[in-house]
Amino acid sequence: MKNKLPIIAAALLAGISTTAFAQVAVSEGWVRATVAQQPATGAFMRITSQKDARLVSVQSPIAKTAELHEMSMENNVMKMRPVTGITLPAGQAVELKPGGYHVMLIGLAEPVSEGATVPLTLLVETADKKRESIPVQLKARSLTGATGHGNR
Ligand SMILES: [Cu+2]
Repeated sequence: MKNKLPIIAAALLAGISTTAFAQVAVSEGWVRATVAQQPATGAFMRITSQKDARLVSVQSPIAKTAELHEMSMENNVMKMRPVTGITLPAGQAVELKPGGYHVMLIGLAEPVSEGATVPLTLLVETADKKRESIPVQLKARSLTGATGHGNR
């Protein structure tokens, strides 16, 4: 009986390593395509974490910096402000979308043309302070595709 334990442990470890990225699922991601000289743009997606976690930062090779922003109405004016993280409650889809939370890509190396693939790395921290990098590839869409119709 005793010698069965290591086998079970090994199986568990193997299971964990193959499903590491499955703990956080990202879907419906897109980046707003830009026009020439536009210095920044937004990235949007739906994130579902299996555990309580926080999206703490984002990086992209196409931008000097990437910030997490929140948009909200203040005195009838749409305001955008940086946030230190976005809470990802266990099993609950969190939407990053125009008018709400989004990733701001600032200092673009070149314009983001429609149809281009933009790589992002999301850094997620779980409640037990474990950090996980999640690479995602997002398609660039033009402003006219920003309403959420079609293309999903
Ligand atoms: Cu913003």
